[in-house]
Amino acid sequence: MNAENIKAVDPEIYNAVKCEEERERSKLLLIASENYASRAVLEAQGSIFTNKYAEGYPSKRYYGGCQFTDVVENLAIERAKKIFGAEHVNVQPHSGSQANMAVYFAVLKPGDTILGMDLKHGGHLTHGAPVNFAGLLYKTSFYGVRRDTGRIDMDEVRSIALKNRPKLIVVGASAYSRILDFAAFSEIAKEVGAYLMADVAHLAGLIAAGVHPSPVPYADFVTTTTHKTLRGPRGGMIMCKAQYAKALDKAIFPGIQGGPLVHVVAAKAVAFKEAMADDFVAYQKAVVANAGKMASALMDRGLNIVSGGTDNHLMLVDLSGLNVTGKAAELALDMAGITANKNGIPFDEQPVTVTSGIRLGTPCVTTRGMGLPEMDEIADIISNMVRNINDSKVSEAMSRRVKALCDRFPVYLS
Ligand code: DSN
Repeated sequence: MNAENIKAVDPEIYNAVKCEEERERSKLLLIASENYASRAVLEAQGSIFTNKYAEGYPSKRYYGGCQFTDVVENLAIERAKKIFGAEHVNVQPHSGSQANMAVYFAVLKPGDTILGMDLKHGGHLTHGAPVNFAGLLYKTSFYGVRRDTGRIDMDEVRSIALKNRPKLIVVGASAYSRILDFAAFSEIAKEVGAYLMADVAHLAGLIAAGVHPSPVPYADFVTTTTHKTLRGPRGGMIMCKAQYAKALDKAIFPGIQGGPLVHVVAAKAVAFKEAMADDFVAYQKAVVANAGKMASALMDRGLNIVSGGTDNHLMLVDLSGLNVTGKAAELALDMAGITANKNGIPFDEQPVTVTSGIRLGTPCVTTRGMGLPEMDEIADIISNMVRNINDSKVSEAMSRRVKALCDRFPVYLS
């Protein structure tokens, strides 16, 4: 892509940009939380709006010259409302973490109790991990998955909620491959008098396309990032019931953020427009079908998938039976040209820096146009790599197969 001005001003950064471009072209990206944003999204994100300060909200700004910023932000809001059927939308969060922080700040006081999914079972840092602001500011309680099924047990969630009486329940995950039952979470939240926040950062694209149930009818707040399955720019967004609109907007600005990143809001608007097109539904269906195929192809080759499969865009491979760590598998896959991340599996006995699993996702390879036969091929390559750690002959053969796939399914052609 054109980066001639960077080249002239800063050859070192130019070189890094070009190397990253080549990496994203020549590797198979299986990180479940990543995607390839379109050129239109990249252009909007690199647009002139990067220069603009716009603290406040449309028609209520603290700076002059916001007439075109208002066009951008209003379009982003209206498109998101339409896609998700939300009553109120805030498109200003710089990230998913800040989206979650704003919801907590809108309705909780420090010391209140939250109930979220345990990070070690697939939750997220901001759902209450002790090292995160959520764990530092709030009392935390956690639910996880059952050891025998690898799935969330709603009876267990209910009894934990009844015992801990949280003021807010979080449903959402970073490494859970099964359908989230938002209606059941909502019943529990009502029973214990808690707010319900759904963090659908991973699932937003699937939900937009109707491929995963939506939490919008059930949750008081729905937070998301815009760069994962939704395939937009790196950033966050919050949807909520109209009654919380004022408190939520205040929590984002002036509560935890200053000026919005207007160029990123513009790119969010472009991504939402893309998400309203017919081919977006076909894409999300293909993401899920590809994940299902990859999981079954890995299981056919004797690998263990947590919960025995996937309903969404990702899966967790449990390598403990092979005596291979997640860390070793991540390195081995990288040698073959596959980028994935080591990931703790539920009840993992390895430290978080080592782990017993890898998380695989299909959004990127599906954006490249790959389908079911390619998922079978990728599963075969992965199986060969994790069974032959440190065998250079195998990794050379596998990297040739990865290269052939990448050549057949190019990204960002010029
Ligand atoms: N870091 C993201 C992920 O990879 O799932 C979550 O924020």
